[in-house]
Amino acid sequence: MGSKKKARVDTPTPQGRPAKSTTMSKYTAADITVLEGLDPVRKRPGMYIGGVGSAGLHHLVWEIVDNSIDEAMNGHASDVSVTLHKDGQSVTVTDNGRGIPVGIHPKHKKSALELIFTTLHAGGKFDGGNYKTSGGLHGVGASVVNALSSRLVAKVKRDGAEWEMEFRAGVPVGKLKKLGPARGTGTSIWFRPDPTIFPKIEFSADLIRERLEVASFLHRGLRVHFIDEVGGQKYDFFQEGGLSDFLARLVQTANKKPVHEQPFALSREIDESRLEVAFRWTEATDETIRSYVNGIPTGSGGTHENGLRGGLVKAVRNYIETHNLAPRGVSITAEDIREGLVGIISVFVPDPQFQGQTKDRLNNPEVQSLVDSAVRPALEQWLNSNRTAAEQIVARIILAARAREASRAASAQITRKTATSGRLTLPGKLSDCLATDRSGTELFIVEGDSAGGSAKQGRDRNTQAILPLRGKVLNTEGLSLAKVLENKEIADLITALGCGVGTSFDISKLRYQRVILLADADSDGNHITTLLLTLLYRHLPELIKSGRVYLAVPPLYRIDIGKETYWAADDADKERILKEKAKGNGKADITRFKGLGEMMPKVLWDTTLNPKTRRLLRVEVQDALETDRVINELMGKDASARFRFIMERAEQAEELDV
Ligand code: 0RA
Repeated sequence: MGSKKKARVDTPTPQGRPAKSTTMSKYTAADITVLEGLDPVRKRPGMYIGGVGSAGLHHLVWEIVDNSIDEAMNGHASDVSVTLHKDGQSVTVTDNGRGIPVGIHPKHKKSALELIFTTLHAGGKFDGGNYKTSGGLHGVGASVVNALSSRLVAKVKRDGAEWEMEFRAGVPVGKLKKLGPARGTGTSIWFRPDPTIFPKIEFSADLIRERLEVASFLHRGLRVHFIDEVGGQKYDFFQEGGLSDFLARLVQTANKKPVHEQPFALSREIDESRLEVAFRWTEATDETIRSYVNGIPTGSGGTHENGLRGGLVKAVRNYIETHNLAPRGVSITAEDIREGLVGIISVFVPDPQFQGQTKDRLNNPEVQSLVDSAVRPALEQWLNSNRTAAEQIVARIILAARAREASRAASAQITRKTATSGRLTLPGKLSDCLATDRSGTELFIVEGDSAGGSAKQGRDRNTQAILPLRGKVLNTEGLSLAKVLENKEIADLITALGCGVGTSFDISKLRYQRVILLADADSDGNHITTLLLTLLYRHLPELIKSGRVYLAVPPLYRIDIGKETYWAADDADKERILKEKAKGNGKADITRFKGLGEMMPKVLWDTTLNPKTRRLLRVEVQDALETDRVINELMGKDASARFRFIMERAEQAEELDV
């Protein structure tokens, strides 16, 4: 299963990931005599684990877990167990592998275990190149974790005995101790991150559980256990089906309807690399691909994903052409072919190069051709021997092509209208702002005519435009763009935005700097906001991704105490104000607003519109897959759940004063 690579020396990248070694020429496995202390790690932890926030903190766990997984992937261990201890601040990782060697290194006169935990860049130089890893890569993180732990205890069972060694801030406390005779073999590492390095030490059981479960999918046959002492839960992860099981799970949780029965799956070992792919077409209108390199998630994709897309599109195209399946007059694009696709790709490669701001995009060009040339013939063959599935998939693709052409016709119509030379044909009910320069301008999308009226009177007409929406906004989830544009309210909204939609979308044509959704602070208002966000997320996603979309926060209460007036956005806010301001200042007079419509224009300005005093929430998508799943799930059926969704969304949104 593992690669046949020799032991190697790896330099962690700033993200703590092994990158192509730059030290190989300086050190060889035999002559690492220069011991590097762990000081550099404690001085610049970010260089080794990316940072000292939550991600860096969890990185410690991943490093230790990866070592145990490597031991299992090389066939020496069957089980890896992780315990999050009751205090939420310490973790134990145990495996039933060979046990870290405890013999004394002839040159250093120290045990191999001590060297592994105290030497930077030490990875498997103690066994004549015996230390292979799943990707030929990991196993150097132990010293980094040790350096960043206020205390670490390593226990090893091997050679008929149990051994123990303790460290503080990376420095050994005493010698390697023989505890007594013991059966079996294995390694157990307990550590507590150093509070002088990590400002907040709070492990997330959810994060650990998810990572471990994914590991069990990526490493077929591996048994992973998670004991969450904080939440009092135990989990055992074991996936015989590997990626195919993972795919089934993804399709199900995203609530997507599969187009064909059996997923396509492929597993290959090519030279020193390993490749596993599984995908399936669904009726969803988007594409979802999860990718991993050496067990590490690559959220920004890269060459492995590109290879998958390329090979897949070529295979399908070739199938359609050789069987002459494309209807006359319909041209099929790569996007049509990939519409509704849900897929996973996992590669194990010897020298992964990561790039991008978050170092989560694979950059090795050879991986692209490797994946492409493995997927293409395998998929073509699969299509040819699974005729029913092939027919269903091709029908799905032709549907996508037709829908796209219909949408283009509809959006071109809107764009034409928008682009009319000279003055634009703006919707009649839009109260536009006067400014000719876009910077600082805002479009408020307001629920209802009466609220629209107050907003129109209360606004700064130089920079603020108001577009009132009548009645309920159309639920656009699952609708084609052509259908969406048949709706007059939405067509007007897109015309007012000026940036077009679908293939003719162009953010540089957006007529305002910000787009602000303004709805009542009640469940009806939340519903409308959710419907609008669904529209924007599905059909104008760039608007959200570029950070242009905001939620206004109108007050729910007016609180008069003596001569002062305060505004509260919600009940918690109200309680806080009463507690802080009412003391000794007489009786508080509380008014609950029924809706924006009954608010005086001046009040609306003071509380909600005035950039100097208002609050705005910027809408952000933190996890595209999760957002996709939530929208799909909620906008389809359960209406009451939408309220919850939007409230959670608002809480996650970053609060801004703009
Ligand atoms: C170096 C050499 C050998 C095993 C290991 C390291 C090893 C490391 C870790 C880290 C977590 N669990 C581990 N299990 C094993 C091979 C020693 C031999 O030849 O027996």
